[in-house]
Amino acid sequence: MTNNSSVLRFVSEMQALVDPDSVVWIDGSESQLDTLRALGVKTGEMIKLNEEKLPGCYLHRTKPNDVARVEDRTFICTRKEEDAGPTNHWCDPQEMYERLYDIARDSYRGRTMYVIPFSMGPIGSPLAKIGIEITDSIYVVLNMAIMTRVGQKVLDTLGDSNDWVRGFHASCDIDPEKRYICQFPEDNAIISVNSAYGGNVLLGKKCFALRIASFQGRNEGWMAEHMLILGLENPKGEVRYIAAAFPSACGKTNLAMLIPPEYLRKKGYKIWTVGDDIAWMRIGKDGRLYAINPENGFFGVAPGTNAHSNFNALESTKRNAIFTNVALNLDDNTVWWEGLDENPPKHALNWRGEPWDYRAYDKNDKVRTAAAHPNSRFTAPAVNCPCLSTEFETGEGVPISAIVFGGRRAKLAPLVYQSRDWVNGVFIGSAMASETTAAAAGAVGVVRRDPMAMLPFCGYHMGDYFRHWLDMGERLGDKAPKIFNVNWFRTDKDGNFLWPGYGDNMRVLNWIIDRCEGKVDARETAIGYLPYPQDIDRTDLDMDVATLESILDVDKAAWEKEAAEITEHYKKFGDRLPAQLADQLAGLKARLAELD
Ligand code: GTP
Ligand code: SPV
Ligand code: MN
Repeated sequence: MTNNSSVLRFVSEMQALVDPDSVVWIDGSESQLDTLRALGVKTGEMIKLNEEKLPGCYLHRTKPNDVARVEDRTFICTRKEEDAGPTNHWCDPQEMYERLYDIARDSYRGRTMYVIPFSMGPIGSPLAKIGIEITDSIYVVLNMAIMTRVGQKVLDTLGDSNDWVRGFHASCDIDPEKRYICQFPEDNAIISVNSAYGGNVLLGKKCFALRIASFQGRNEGWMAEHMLILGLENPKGEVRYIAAAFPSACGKTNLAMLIPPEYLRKKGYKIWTVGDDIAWMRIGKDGRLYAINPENGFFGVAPGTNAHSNFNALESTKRNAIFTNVALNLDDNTVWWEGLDENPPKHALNWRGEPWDYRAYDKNDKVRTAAAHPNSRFTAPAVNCPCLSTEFETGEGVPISAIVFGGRRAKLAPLVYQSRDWVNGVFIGSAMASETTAAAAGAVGVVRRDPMAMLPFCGYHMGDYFRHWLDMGERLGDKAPKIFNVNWFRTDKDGNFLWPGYGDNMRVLNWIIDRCEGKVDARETAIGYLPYPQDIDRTDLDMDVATLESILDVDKAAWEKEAAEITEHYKKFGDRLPAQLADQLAGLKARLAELD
């Protein structure tokens, strides 16, 4: 399929290492993918679902020990330890290559080696980048064929260039003790062993499009971010683009596809989805910041997705989708998950493939009693999305008006506020915190600092990453997007969400765009600009102004505690913390001290 000598050398070296029975190059044709789907069903890797109700859809179950990203087994292997920084696990590259090759050696015996040429970004787009993933998993091949552009066309575009990312995955024994997800940013290389789950093995996604690409972006003057990209169309037909970084399972897919409340729809407001997880952003010829979504599909959280919360995501899963770790409804061979509807199936297998009794469900022990794993996912082609932006395929990128940070904070962070300027916005992003979710292995619901939602995904020293953000701001000057922070997750004393969220988040997006266009005033506070309560439109909303005011507050004592925690957080970065950010923290403390 190619004469590219660097590609051929990589494939033959890996072949010699893992010793497969055969080698199959993925050409991207439907006929080849169909053959693999049939083979996956035969081997039991994939379960074919009801062809009438879910045409072209499959279910896959992973091992119960392999259901999420594994941050404590994820490494950034730079030659110098300090270059990986205090927030990444580090290992010497030579030592890690040897360890991983020992684990993977001869592990493809009796198996097929698949070679997947893939493009992140529309093939041939000046913003796109190419990778080759080698894998022994049909699940990986079929998912990569949804999440990225794969096949012959990618190799044709690559030609004889050596500018591509080497991805190597080996399922091995799915042994959690020998599981490693390793990035070698200086070599453009990724190796993943002993997992077969989503973000650990679809190497185009977090490993390449964030960890490797963030490193490339710093060196080449662009940004790779954990951000959705949406277009907000107003009644005049003007579209403004917003990029938003929220940590895993904190609402990116939902916001990217939101359906505005009815009164706004009637006026002509609409949301267009460009991306739901990753943004690559460059400064365009006109000096503004332009973003593309490097992916070609959505790897979305299934639980909680329903026709009301996210109609467009649900629609996207109705054909040619792959479901991972959801429940199988035995009555009609379809899928189910918590929050899909109010009718749990009477005859079903849970995500582990065991008979499931809906009466035993205990929301305090979801992993054991839920039908679907809390981090169960759908892989859906972007073309299925009813609100996919017309800009999705062009590869030119969309101009970003606003950057939004956010997370899960039961207390403290108000519904929305605007940073004082770019540098202050970088400070807000660098200090972001959120409660942990099921998207990564480990405890759930613990508040941790997750700067720019990139803590698990930054491929280099985070102090340098903050510096890169500041540098980008300097280059953008007065054309820089405005920076905001949102929090949909404030709760009352009983733990109920105070803000309705989902489609109603449109009310906040409208305020954000109005701020960008200088159409609405705001109240200056110690933390930034907050909306006047009357400027958040409450039409048709069952919420009194007092409740809204309660989530638009700045509590002096709580923010002083926050500032103290940020001080601790910042200590990690040592002398690589940009002085401007230390100044920002001092400024916040000074403004808080002035409050009564
Ligand atoms: P990753 O794919 O892991 O990066 O996640 P994501 O950021 O795309 O999160 P997603 O949109 O899939 O949402 C994760 C969970 O948050 C789901 O259970 C949603 O139902 C819930 N969620 C999303 N938006 C809102 C909101 O506005 N309010 C509330 N209360 N919950 C929300
Ligand atoms: C995330 O965890 O942020 C995801 C899912 O988007 S995964 O691809 O597993 O990283
Ligand atoms: Mn994500």
